[in-house]
Amino acid sequence: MTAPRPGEPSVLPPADARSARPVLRNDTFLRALRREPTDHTPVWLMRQAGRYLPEYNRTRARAGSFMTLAQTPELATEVTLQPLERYPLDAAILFSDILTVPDAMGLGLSFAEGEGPRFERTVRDEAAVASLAAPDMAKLRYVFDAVASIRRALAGRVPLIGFAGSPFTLACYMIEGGGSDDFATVRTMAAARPDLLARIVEVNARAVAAYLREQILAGADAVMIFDTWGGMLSAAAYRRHSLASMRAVLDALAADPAARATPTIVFTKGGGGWLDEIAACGAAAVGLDWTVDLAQARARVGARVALQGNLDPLVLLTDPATVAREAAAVVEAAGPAPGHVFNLGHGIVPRTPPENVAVLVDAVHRASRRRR
Ligand code: 1CP
Repeated sequence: MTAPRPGEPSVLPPADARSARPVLRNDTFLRALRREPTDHTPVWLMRQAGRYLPEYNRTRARAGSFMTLAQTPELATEVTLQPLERYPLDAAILFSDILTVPDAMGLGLSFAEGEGPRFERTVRDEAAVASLAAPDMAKLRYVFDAVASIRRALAGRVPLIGFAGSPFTLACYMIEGGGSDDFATVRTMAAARPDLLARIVEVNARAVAAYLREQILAGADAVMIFDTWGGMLSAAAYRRHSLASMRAVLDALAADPAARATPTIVFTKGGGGWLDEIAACGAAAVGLDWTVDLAQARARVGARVALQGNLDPLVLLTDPATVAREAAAVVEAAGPAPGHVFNLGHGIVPRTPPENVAVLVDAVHRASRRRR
């Protein structure tokens, strides 16, 4: 079986056998994505469940490896909820990783202790590209089971965000075989063999659309596409390989009756210069990194999309007074128009003091309530 196309049967049990969607007690995040007025600015943080939390490190040690943590729905549920026990965050995000999809394509993913991800096999020559196929969604069943389990555990507290890597960002890891300082193999392929890169990205786009659809069917209230590496491309290569494939994913979801009502967020790190084009790609919201002037971004996109961001994550390494002041400045820059979701401009770094995250969430809630 190849990836189900939108409209095709799900790998999950029939909808009437799944738990009903509970009524949300806090839907501020979803309202902001729809650009409806809210009484405070909703806040969640990229990598909010992660190594800066001692309880995460304990659960990870118990699991033995990152992959076991991600592949065991009870453990994934436990770590997803950990930051919500500490802070009044307005959304939960599925604990998983973007690299589950290439792993399901048979590339052999592992995470070495203290190092980044590694694939046993790369996809860079004609033969490897020719044999690449979107995975059977049944191989990713553990992810959809985690979504359903987290939904049950949340019991309507806050919405749950599902996610995937962008087709291009997944291609970066598949081509290099892991992380990289400069993704030189990818960038030279973009110039010399754009046809090969396009083929990988096209397969990924089908996989990502099917993957997000299954997460929505399992109970995700919103879905986000992480395009961590699109910003390192030339403008032309970005349009061709990254933006167009994210649009294809969003188009597939929009054409699917089961998925079209679920709001979508796209985040291209380093994509500030292409904001107008990104805002027109069909997503409900655009994530911004910290280099972007949020007030100017709002002026440029008007009321077309919600904006998510964009505090520099390293501000969390300072002191409480600085964190509170810088958070209030982001709320101020977002302006009075509805449609702002507070976040960092990229993930929380592991050496972040957990106390500063408490200060941050409180400062966003207070500063935004004062502004209403
Ligand atoms: O050892 C550990 O415990 C692993 C650290 C870790 C964590 C906590 C990895 C390895 N992945 C995750 C979880 C994760 N990854 C989430 C969970 C939800 C959350 O709380 O936000 C999400 C959304 C991701 C997404 C992800 N993984 C991205 C896109 C977002 C981003 O940060 O740019 C990327 C690029 C990855 C790949 C990845 N996974 C892990 C690492 C260390 C990396 C980066 C590798 C690199 O390029 O150097």
